[in-house]
This record gives sequence, C-alpha cells and structure tokens, in this order.
Amino acid sequence: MNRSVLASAVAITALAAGMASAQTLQEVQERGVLNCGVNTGLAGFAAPDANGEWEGFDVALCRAVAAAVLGDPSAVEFVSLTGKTRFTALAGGEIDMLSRNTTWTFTRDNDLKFEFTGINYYDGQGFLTRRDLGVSSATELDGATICIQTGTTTELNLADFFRANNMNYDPVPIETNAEALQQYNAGACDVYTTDASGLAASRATFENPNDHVILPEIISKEPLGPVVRHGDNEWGDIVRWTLNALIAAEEYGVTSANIDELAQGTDNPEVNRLLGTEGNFGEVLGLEPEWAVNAIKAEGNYGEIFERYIGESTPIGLARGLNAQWTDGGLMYSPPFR
Ligand SMILES: N[C@@H](CCC(=O)N[C@@H](CS)C(=O)NCC(=O)O)C(=O)O
Repeated sequence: MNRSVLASAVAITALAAGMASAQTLQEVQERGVLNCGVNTGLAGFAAPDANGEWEGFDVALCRAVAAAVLGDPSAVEFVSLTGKTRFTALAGGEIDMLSRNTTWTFTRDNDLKFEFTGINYYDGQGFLTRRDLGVSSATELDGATICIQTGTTTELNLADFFRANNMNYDPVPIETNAEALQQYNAGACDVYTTDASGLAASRATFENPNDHVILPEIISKEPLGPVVRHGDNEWGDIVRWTLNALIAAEEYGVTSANIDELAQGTDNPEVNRLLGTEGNFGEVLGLEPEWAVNAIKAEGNYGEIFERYIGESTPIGLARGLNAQWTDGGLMYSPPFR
C-alpha cells in the first residue's frame, strides 16, 4: 500500500471513529482495561517474557498509564501491531494509545491526524551488517540487498540516503522484526536497516553478536513517542503527563525505593505537587490524587525503566546518550509540575 492510499484509509477510519474518540478516558474507565498497541516483539522494548507476560521499555509506559488511570499497572490489554497496522488500529479505536517505536513526523501528526504526546526515546536510523562482509561505512553499500520494514520511516529515509549518495540498493520488504531477522540470518539480505535502538535490540538476540557490526552512520532523526488520536485532548494530556511524571521523577530523585516515603510529603513543593500531597493535579486530569504515584510505582521512574530493559547493564546495552536528563547533558526534559 503506498503512503497516500494508507493516509486516506486512516483518515476514513478516523472519521468513522468520529466523536466517539473524544471519550477515551471514560471508555477506558468503564472497560477497566487500557488497550495499548505495542510491536510484535522487539527485545527490551516490547516482547512477552518466559511466562507470556509483555515486558519492556514501551510496555512499561502502557503500564504506567494504566496505573495512573485505573490504579492497576496490570490492567492492560496488549495489542501487537506491525509497522503498517499500528495506524489503522489507532485511528479505528482498536487501541487507546500506541507505544511502539513510533517516530514523530509531520505527516503522521498532521496528515494521518494523530497526536504525539512526547518523546520517550531519541533515536536515529542505522545499518547492521555481517562483519565478514568487510564494510566499514554506509557509503560503501552501493548495490547491497537491504531488509526493510514496510510502513516505516525507515523505508523513506533509506530511499533518500541512497539517492543523496548516488547509490542503488535492492530492497527486501518485510513486515515484522522477526521476519527481518530470519531473512537477514538466512542471507536473503546483506544489511538490515532500522532505528539504531532496534538494531542493538536485535543484535543482542543473535548467537554471536560480535559477528555483526552496526555501521557508524546515523542517517535520520527518529524521535520515538507515544501516540493517541487527534481530537481527544483530555486523553492526550493524560498520556503526555504520565510520561512527564516518569521523566520528572528521575530528575527529582523519586524512585521505586523511596516513593512511599516521599508520598507522605517532602520539603520540595514540586515533588509534592507531582505526588499529590499539594495541589489538585490529579483532579485537573480527571484522575485520583495519587495518579502519578501509581504511574511511578508501576515500573519506576524513566531512568529505572531505561536501565532495567535497555540500559548498559542489559544485553541490549544502550547508553543514555541523548536520552539522559537535561541536567546530565541529554534531552530528557519534563515541563514543570506547576
Ligand atoms: N521508528 C520507525 C520504525 C519503527 C519500526 O517498525 N521498527 C521496527 C524495527 S526495530 C519494529 O519496531 N519492529 C517490531 C515489530 O516488527 O513488531 C517508524 O516509526 O516508522
């Protein structure tokens, strides 16, 4: 399906969902479950664990929103979606929010009529290839066979990069990360290209990760974040401020270990407003006073979630880099709880 056909399919479904979409909070509360769209399986970001329970960096955000809205981080129905199906599922009301390595772009925001409620991971597109091919730069990939996920920004950036560098490539279109890895490992493509975080996550699952290299070039900006439908600002605000609460909690030193104590009241008014002992921020959002306490208790603050699922001590081994707090030279920056 080309982009304009996809855009009109999404627009028609969005119209059909119509006014009903302005009631997401009420629907979630009545249902007692948050329908959260995630990917079909990407280690560290969203994948079922040994017991079939979904876990990961993107899953943790679904759980935080469920905890903020319903007081229960386990009240989530995870809907696994491919690069293509994620937007129709959101527009059609099958999910209440999307938390799936999704890049904030002009087209998705304005043409597909979605609302990005923040950025939970600053990423960029990279290239993975077998070390024995002896390639050390993406500018040496002329004529390469490249596995590429359809319905993604990856597809479009790749075309731009090769055109700008006057090179050709042979695309091998695939629908899911699992399919990409199968094709790549079977030698059907020389190169796999996607978000650099996705490459690190995929390489960590290989038998011999060191037989594969991630090339130095990052060819795009991929600001990844949670997405909701246009037109339901109250719901968008809840998702936006839940993410902000996790980010602010890290900045203020609110952790899973000390939150019960800090939620009794502290000397810091901003922490008190965040945790609901001063002000009425929960009420303003249509939630309980302890909405943010519940969100943070679900899986910890932003930094705890990052370290647990994708950080340097995990097999995925991602450095905080741009995703460090602004106070540590990164871009993670919550607007004030004031
Ligand atoms: N950020 C890009 C790419 C997102 C994407 O689909 N990434 C793949 C490769 S890391 C993924 O998450 N796959 C998981 C799956 O197949 O379900 C976008 O929004 O278009």
